[in-house]
Amino acid sequence: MNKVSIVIFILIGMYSCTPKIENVEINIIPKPLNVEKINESFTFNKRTKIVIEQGNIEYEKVALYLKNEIKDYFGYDLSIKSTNDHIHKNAIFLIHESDRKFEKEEYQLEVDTKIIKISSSAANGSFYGVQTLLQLFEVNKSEQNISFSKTIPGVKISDKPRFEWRGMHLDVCRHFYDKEFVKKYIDLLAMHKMNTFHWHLTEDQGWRIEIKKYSKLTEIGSYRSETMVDKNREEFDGQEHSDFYSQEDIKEIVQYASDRFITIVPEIEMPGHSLAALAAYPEFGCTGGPYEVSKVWGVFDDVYCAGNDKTFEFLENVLTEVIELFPGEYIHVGGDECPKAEWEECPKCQQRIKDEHLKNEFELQSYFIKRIEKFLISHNKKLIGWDEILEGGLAPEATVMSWRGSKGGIAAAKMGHDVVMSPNNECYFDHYQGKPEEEPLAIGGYTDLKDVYNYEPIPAELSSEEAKHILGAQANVWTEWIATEDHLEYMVLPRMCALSEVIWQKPENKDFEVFKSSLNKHFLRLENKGYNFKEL
Ligand code: TNX
Repeated sequence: MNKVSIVIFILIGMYSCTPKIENVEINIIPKPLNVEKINESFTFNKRTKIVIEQGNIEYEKVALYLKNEIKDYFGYDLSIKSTNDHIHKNAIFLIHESDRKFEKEEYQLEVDTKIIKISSSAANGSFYGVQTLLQLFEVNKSEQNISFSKTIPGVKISDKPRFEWRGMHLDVCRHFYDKEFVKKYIDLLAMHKMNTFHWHLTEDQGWRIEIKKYSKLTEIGSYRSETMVDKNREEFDGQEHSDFYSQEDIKEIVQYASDRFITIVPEIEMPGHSLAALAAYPEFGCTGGPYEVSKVWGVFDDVYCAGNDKTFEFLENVLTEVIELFPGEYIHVGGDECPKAEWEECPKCQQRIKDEHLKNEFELQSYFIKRIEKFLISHNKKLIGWDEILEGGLAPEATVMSWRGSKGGIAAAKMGHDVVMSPNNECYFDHYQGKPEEEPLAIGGYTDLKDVYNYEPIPAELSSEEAKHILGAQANVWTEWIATEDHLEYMVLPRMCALSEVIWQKPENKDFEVFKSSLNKHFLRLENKGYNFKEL
């Protein structure tokens, strides 16, 4: 073979080994609104730059995130240029468009041979553009290695979310999940373009947030001596369960979430599901106790006393510290599953009913929530609660989280209140996602991937005006039967991927089969980041 033939031979070999870029499939989750492929491609190398406008701190956050992700993919330490100068090639521009009208979270992503442009009018849009870009790198697995292609296809993508509330909840009370895991969970939200993390911080079985004024809340309330491990409440694990987040931990997590354009909605439960707080401060219950942090799951008669002004003083002091820690506009106050048995017997609660001219204990619950709402509003916060807060009369400006199906949400929207949809049949990720005999023990229910994917948050019963009150949807992860990180990820993935498409994509563009086939590549991305998931 002469030299020329050898060169030709090598070139042919190289050409046939590299996948043709026009054949590379684009499978982004959640699927963007419009994707147009162009016959070009961009190749990353260690000299590729990230360019942002000078002095824009918010876009700098996005640039830093992108830089770290690229480092994870390829080990390149890309430089960030903060400049208004023109760079013509090998750069990713995060463009802040102040003239062109992009909607709040909208972005446009253009990839050609020379440059990548992500345009938006706010940094969160830019962040979602980055998430899309990161899913353009073709991912493959050979033997045990997952690798990403440095060449990405030319595209023009324009995209924006359907809903403004795109949430995931996490119960850290039934089982505690530490700071590092909470960050890993937040990373999942970011990857799926969600913007709200509902952090369920207090429960019958544990109080998990440090409150400086009431140190017993965590000294006593975060500790339980053991935990039930079978559904008949006959067996216990004999192990202490106790942990909580310090205020420093909380600040760190709030910042971590904010760097990913995620708002945290903390939940401080009241008037029910509060045994852990009562174990620490029995004087705020109707009977005065003694109470014990619960070792079993369920709904308990011991609740905060609604007739005692000291209870409200206590809760307002707690909320004052919570408000300081969480900059978002919403505080979740629970409101669900509050039995009225003790209020019926309690002289103080009965006196309150008389003094306030209330009809019954349901109106007393409504009085409770309204009083707390007044306090929150006076501190520039909005109250959100589970749909039980409708019973006995909804607080004037409350937002309702509909969990017992969609009924509560529909009623609230018809009354002109904002609503977040989180119906148990479609959005409870503690439910079984497959045949119970083939799955780990779960609370019950059945919500498989398709049930989540096909969920439509806007109920047919609402007019288009009323439908404007549906802010979005969220899935809840209650952890009675979920005790480990691996198990938790398994319950969440890939149902959360399906939810992300529900809240991002238009219903007419959804296609379960296309989504499922995109999941194969998506699983490699999740595996690369160390997540566990249920395979298809
Ligand atoms: C109901 S959803 C509850 C939780 C449980 C969950 C189990 C809601 C507002 N309350 O306390 O953990 O069911 O699925």
